[in-house]
Amino acid sequence: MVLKAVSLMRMSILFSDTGGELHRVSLNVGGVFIQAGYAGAMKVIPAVDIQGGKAVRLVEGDPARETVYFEDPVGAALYWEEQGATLLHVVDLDAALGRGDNRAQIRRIAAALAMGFEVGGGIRTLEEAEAVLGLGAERVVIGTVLVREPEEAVRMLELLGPARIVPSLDGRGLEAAVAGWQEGGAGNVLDLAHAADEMGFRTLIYTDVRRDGTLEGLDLEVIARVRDAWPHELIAGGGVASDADLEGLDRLGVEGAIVGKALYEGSVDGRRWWRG
Ligand code: AMZ
Repeated sequence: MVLKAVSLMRMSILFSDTGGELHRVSLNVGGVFIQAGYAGAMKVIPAVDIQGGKAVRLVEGDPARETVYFEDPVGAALYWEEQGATLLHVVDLDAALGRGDNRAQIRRIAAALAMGFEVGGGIRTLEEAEAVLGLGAERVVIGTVLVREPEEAVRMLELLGPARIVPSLDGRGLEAAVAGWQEGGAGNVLDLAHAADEMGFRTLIYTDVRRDGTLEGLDLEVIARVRDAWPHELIAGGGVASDADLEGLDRLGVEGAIVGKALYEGSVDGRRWWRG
C-alpha cells in the first residue's frame, strides 16, 4: 500500500548550483515543491549606502533619519575589504531619491577597491547601467525601472545579461516600494518576482523596507514567501540584527544577505559569513 502510494508520486530532485557551490535542493513530490538549504552556504554582503557624499545608514529608507558611519565612502568600502568581505553592495541614495548623485564617489570606490562591488540607486536606463558598469561595477541593481518600465528592464537584461543586472524588490512586507522607497503600492513582491523570472533575471534582491536600518531582526515569514516564489539565487536584507537572522536565512536556502547597520554596529561579525 505504502509502496503503491510512493510509486504514484512523481518525484524529482533538482539541484541548484549558484556561485560554484551546490547548496540548495528542491524536492518535487507529486507537484509540491519542498526546498531546503544546506547550512554554511550563505554569504554576507556589506552595504555602503551613500547620501550627500558620505557612507550612511537610514532608518526605513527615510533620508531624514541618517547615521553617518564614514565621512568618506571609500573608507567604508576599504574597511569591509580589509575585514575580508568578497562583494560589496553600494547604493547611491541621492540618485534613488532623484536628488543628485554620488557617481564621483562610486568612481573613487572603483579605483580603490580590489573586490567586486554592485551598485544600485537611480539606474533607470540601459545607458545609465552601462555607465555604472563602465566605472568597474561587477553588476548593477535596478528597482524602480523594473516596476515602472519593464520593457526598459528587459532591454537592459537582453544587452547586459543576467550576471550583470540584478533586480531589487523592495517592499513593506510584500507591498513593493519604488522611487527611493517614497512611493508604495507599486505591486505585489511575489507577482513581481514571477515577472522577473519570466523576463529572464537570475538573481533577485529582496529588502524589507519596514525593517531596514532598525536592527529589529528579519521578518523570516515574508522572506520564506519570496523564497518560494523565486527559484534562483536570492539575496535578502532589511533588518538583519544578529547571527540568528543569518542562520534563519541560511535555513531557508537564501544564498546571500545584505547587511548594513548590524555590521557597522558590530552586532554581526562578518568574518563568520564572508564567502569566496
Ligand atoms: O533607502 C532607501 N530609501 C533606498 C534604497 N536603499 N531607496 C532605494 N534604495 C535602493 C534599493 C535598490 O538597491 O534597495 O536603491 C536601489 C534601487 O534604486 P532604483 O532607483 O533603481 O529604484
